[in-house]
Amino acid sequence: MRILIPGGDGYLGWPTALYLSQRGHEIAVLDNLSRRKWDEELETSSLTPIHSLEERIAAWGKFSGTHMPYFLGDVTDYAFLSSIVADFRPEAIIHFAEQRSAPFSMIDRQHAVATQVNNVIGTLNILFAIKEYRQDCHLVKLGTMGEYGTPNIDIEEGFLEVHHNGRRDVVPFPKQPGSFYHLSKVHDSHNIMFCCRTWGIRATDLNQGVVYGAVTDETVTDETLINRFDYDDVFGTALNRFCVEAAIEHPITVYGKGGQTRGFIDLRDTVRCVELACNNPPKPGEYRVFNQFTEQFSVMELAQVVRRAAATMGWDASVQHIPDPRVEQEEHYYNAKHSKLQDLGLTPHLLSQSTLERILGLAVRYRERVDRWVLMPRVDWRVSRNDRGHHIPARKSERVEASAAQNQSASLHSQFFSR
Ligand code: NAD
Ligand code: USQ
Repeated sequence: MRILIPGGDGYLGWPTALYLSQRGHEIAVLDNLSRRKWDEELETSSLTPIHSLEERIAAWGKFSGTHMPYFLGDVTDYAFLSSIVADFRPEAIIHFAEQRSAPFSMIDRQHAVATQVNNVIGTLNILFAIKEYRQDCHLVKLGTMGEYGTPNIDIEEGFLEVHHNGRRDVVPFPKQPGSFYHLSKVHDSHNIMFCCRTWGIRATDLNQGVVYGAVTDETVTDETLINRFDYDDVFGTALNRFCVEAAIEHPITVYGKGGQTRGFIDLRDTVRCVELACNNPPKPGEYRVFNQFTEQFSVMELAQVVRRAAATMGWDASVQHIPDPRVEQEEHYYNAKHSKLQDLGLTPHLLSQSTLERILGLAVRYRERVDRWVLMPRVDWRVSRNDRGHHIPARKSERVEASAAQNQSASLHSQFFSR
């Protein structure tokens, strides 16, 4: 199958491109490298030393004997995007190319606007390019479990059967997202569903949970193919961050009570789920939703499993409850359905001691690259900076100066929450 992968330089897009290429699909990668620039703005970088996209593609070509074209550009640039769709003629587009951090979208007005413009316009452009140049192309779109929020009822897989005043209908499951980022995914979903209904486009919305892990069989074949692994407060996600924290003997940062429960998925299952979606396309005009996660955990449960795994490696990891910088329920009911991908053939990699040891091992291997300054949360949902404010609250350099001026023994925590 000919597959275009916007966002193919990212944490999920890169291993997906390699995995599908290895299985004989004709892959082209598209990326504007914005994620590498956002890292610079946030004064952080991947734990793993990632190579340039050009070097990665060349290394893959050398290893696999496969030519994988790549296009540097922005999906919000319609002239650029549509020319690629017209020339490459993809049978599927796997769309990863979005700003995907909830904290990034909550920094201030500019970051909220940038997130929603990037994500909503990018997805709209892809929908228009499909309509105009490749009507039969299957859009496989990365959504998020966070679209649903944390309702006090079971979460269905996309749709809810409703009986109201003696009548029945099946409607999209109610959305209660928790950040401007998560909201952008809701807007995307509505646009995609509308285009399927109106133009007969076929689309799969993959409402994915939090991904953990760093490697796939393909990314470990050569050092140049190494995948990105975020651990900072803005782009790092819970389990990955906890492993890095344990490996450098930093307290595991549980926000609030830690009862926040989410769906989680191993990176190796992400690439497999995307393959299953591509291999089993919906009918023209069909908009379908898969809940793409394999297990649910509370943040506190995750902290404890990481702590136990670290103990078997001889480290005494501690857990620290810090005030939750987000506005979210810290204890709540959570039961989300997730059977459709397993029905298509997914055999999940459930979170195991060996997986944890692998992530902890990676963290230890690159521990010299860890910057402790980007571990504690810098973005507070309740504090919205005005347009004259800092780009990113408390830049690292400013915090270093503040720290020098203050009593050196002041805890890190008080710096972050004394604003
Ligand atoms: P990432 O930031 O590592 O990768 C995204 C890639 O898209 C980057 O390489 C970036 O440069 C590129 N990009 C962003 N905007 C672009 C644009 N306008 N034009 C071209 N390229 C652009 O993120 P990721 O973790 O790989 O996530 C990929 C997708 O999966 C996102 O849509 C995200 O919302 C979704 N998702 C991720 C997770 C997770 O835990 N990582 C969980 C659920 C859903
Ligand atoms: N959390 C902590 N400590 C930390 C980091 C996070 O307690 O050090 C908590 C958060 O408060 C939250 C939960 O862990 O309750 C998950 O946070 P996260 O940062 O791991 O994930 P999230 O912000 O939800 O976003 C990530 C990806 C996003 C994707 C989403 C899937 O960045 O792209 O959409 O996971 S989901 O969570 O299902 O919405």
